[in-house]
Parts: sequence; structure tokens; C-alpha cells
Amino acid sequence: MMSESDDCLFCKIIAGQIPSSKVYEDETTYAFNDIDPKAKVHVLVVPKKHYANVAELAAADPAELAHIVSVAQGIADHEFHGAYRLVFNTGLDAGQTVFHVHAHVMTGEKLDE
Ligand code: DGP
Repeated sequence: MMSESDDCLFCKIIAGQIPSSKVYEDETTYAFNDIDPKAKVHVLVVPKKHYANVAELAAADPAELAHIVSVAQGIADHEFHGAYRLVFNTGLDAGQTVFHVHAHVMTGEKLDE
């Protein structure tokens, strides 16, 4: 039987089946540059395990959600004195297009309000 993650773009990126520009990786988490950046630095931070959205992740593994926030903070500390925007689009009508939870980390420059 096919699992939900067999056809997931970000699962394939994490597995190295689709190339990406890696920014960070550890045992549970992967971060790579967004293909269509909306800021000078625009990184996607994802859990290696497949969850469809941030609510699913928060319910199943809150420690991983906290870890994703700390990875985002580390990227922003390195790129722009710790200032960043963190976005989790959740649901089609909020603009979510990839249903593997991902934090958009936007930083590297002063952002529009
Ligand atoms: P969202 O709309 O919140 O689901 O964000 C999906 C993001 O994923 C969007 O900003 C573009 C990015 N994206 C889509 N396909 C690829 C890809 O193949 N490689 C990379 N690096 N980013 C991708």
C-alpha cells in the first residue's frame, strides 16, 4: 500500500531524490532554500518525518516543532542579527501548496511590515 509520503515532494527532497540547496540538516530536521524566494534569505525548515501541516506536527511531536523554531532562530542569528519572519501556511485557502509541514523562514534583510 502506498503511504501518504510516497508521493510527497518534500519527502523526496529529504531523501535526496530531488535536488535541493541544503542549509542545515540533523537527525530529525532538514532545511533548504525556497525555489521562489520572497526575501533575501528564504529557507524552508521541515521535519524529516511526514506531517501534513503544523497542527498535525504540534499534536504528534511538539518537541520537533520547538526544534524547528530553534533551527529558524539559528539561521536568522547567522544571517540577520536574529530577526526573521516565520510562516506556516496551513490549508489550501491559506496558500499551502505542499502538504508536508514546512516553516518559511524569511530573513537576511529588513522585511516589509
Ligand atoms: P507553501 O505555499 O506554504 O506550501 O510553500 C511551498 C513552498 O515550497 C513555496 O514557497 C515554493 C517551495 N517549493 C515548491 N517546490 C519546490 C522545490 O522543488 N524545491 C524547493 N527548493 N522549493 C520548492
